[in-house]
Amino acid sequence: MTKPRVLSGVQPTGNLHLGNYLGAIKNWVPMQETHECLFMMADLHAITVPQNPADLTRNTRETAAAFIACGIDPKKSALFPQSAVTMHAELAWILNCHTPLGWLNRMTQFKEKSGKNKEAAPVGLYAYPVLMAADILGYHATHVPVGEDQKQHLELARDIAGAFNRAYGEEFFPLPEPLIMPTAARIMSLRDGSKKMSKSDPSDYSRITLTDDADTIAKKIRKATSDSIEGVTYD
Ligand code: ATP
Ligand code: LTN
Repeated sequence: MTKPRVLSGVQPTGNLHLGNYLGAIKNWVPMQETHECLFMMADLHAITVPQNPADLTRNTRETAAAFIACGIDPKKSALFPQSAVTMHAELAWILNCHTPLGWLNRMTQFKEKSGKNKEAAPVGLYAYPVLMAADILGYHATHVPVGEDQKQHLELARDIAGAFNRAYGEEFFPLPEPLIMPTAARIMSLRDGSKKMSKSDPSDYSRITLTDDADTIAKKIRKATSDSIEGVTYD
């Protein structure tokens, strides 16, 4: 019997943090034994916000190094930059032509990332979830391990797959299942408990990065916002 196929990715935008590790990468490691795995540095997704080309190249290599350091074995899994496989951009265009605008208008990540001036946001930021659907559907992946913030994008990928299959009267794309670990689905920011920990937060004190040393981590935890006046207690 063939193994079920997993695909997931992280944008190479630097500052890999505990949320990326616990919410995503850590869960990929055991799947290498039970699934056929593809893991990518999502550089085409990264350019939906402005990037310095030299930084993007460095961050793509560093993200690959972090995957390997976290236990992704390139002998067991395909590990690649998204832009190295032209299928992603090509299929994204075809899927764009099968995706109603109304479905994209509901995406909360676009609303958050585009800020106040939506008219000035690039089309790529708007179409981001369609590219993500292409990443998954292009390989006929059946399982997608991600953090909770990506759940809505996964639902859209399922809807696009269904619409495409219905349009051509064929079960061509399998409907992908999200795999979201309940224990670390959403690690919160150390500065604002209502926001998720994120690579793009301007404050380095909002996150614990995978390369922080013990002293830096201790300092960040001491400065973290908490609901108690006299230090942090277990609740
Ligand atoms: P950015 O701030 O640039 O959008 P990010 O920190 O959200 O970046 P991504 O590259 O978008 O990171 O996400 C990579 C993976 O990490 C995804 O599966 C995502 O769901 C997961 N993830 C990101 N932040 C968290 C978090 N705070 N808690 C749990 N999982 C997370
Ligand atoms: N959008 C994702 C990264 C990503 C991804 C994917 C995750 C790009 N393509 C395909 C799973 C499957 C994010 O975490 N921001």
